[in-house]
Amino acid sequence: MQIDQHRIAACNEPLTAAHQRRLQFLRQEIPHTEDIIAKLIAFQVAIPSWALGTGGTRFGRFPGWGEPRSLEEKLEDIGLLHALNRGSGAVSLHIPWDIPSNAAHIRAVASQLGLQFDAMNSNTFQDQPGQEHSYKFGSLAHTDKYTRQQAIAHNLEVIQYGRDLGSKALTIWLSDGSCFPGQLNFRRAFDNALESFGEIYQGLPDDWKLFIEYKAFEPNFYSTTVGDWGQSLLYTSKLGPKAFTLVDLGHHLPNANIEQIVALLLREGKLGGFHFNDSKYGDDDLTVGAIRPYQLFLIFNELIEGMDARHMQHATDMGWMIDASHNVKDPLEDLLQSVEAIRIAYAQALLVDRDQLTAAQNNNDAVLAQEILQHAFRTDVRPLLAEARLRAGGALDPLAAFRQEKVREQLVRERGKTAIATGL
Ligand code: PSV
Ligand code: MN
Ligand code: MN
Repeated sequence: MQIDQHRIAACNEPLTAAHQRRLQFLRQEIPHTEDIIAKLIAFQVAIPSWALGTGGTRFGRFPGWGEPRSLEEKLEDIGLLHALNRGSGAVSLHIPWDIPSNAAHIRAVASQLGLQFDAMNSNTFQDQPGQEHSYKFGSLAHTDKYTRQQAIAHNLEVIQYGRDLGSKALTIWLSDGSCFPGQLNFRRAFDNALESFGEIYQGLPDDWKLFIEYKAFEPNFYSTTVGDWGQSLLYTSKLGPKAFTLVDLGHHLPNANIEQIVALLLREGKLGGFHFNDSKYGDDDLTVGAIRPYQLFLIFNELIEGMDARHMQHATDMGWMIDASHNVKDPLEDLLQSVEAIRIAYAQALLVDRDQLTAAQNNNDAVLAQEILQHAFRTDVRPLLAEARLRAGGALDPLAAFRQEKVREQLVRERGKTAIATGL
């Protein structure tokens, strides 16, 4: 299904007067609203192809209804999100969960929906049917050369899929590590991973980026071979200028200062991409902004500061991606909430008065510095987001429109109640 422009306009109509009133108020408060709206229109967040169905935990999965049964239907879902919020104009694919067997066709479907292909994701954390060497004890860092070679070949294959689709980046999340002390030699594991990454890097087209994602724990619970940003930075620094660190918000030890990590990676010119989600305990993969919206704002505050200092384009010089899982919510509603939370934090960070903040910092005025940040965080920027959507042809209130237009009900009618998302 696709949402007709007229239907979106019909949903917007009764909301327009109140929206204009709120926007007018903000315009009086904020001098550069037009600049923020323009940045919001350009800012797109990629939806992961694995987040369109119900996730689950190791204890169970409770599927929703009308889930996408193919890659085409996943793109269709993202197209629906994008039509409503005009901020989800990209997809991040996981291979082999979503193999684009007919790349030209998949490209055409995506372009018709206004979607780009963000980073491709390889998968050497599961064994696939017929696979010669098992990844039970690792892949790119495995002690066995042939297993490593198999994992390298897979990544090169993923790059080829990405080339056919017009993607420009490969994300490697390496689950390798150990569950028990003594199980592996840390130095040799690092060397093996580095050598394997190096071979993949050799196969990377000149205009591509390689993102190395780190994670402190899970599925290995004693050590992870790319366990934190320091280890990722070591790899990406040794690999070369096309290699960058990817920050997944759920991949840190409790209470890690992620905003400081972001600032320093940016300073080094080595921050390349994001996986947004939220969590209270571990890699919970909850809706972005559901638990710690202030942390999200502080991260965006550093992103804006650091990107501007390096003259980076907000919209294009970073891979903005969601990596979430939905156990109790409708995945599409959840993703609408996540995209909204990301854009709110982005807009609030754009509000921060940088000159005033720098002055407060130079004067060691901790009170004023906090006031400046929290003033921005406590400003309701939602009218700016709504205006950006409106100008781009989206809905003033995407979630309300999703429900009013009975999108899920229509998908269930088309796909059936028992349709279960392919992939994960
Ligand atoms: C691992 O926890 C991760 O965050 C990686 O990005 C994977 O590719 C993704 O989740 C999906 O399993
Ligand atoms: Mn991730
Ligand atoms: Mn994760």
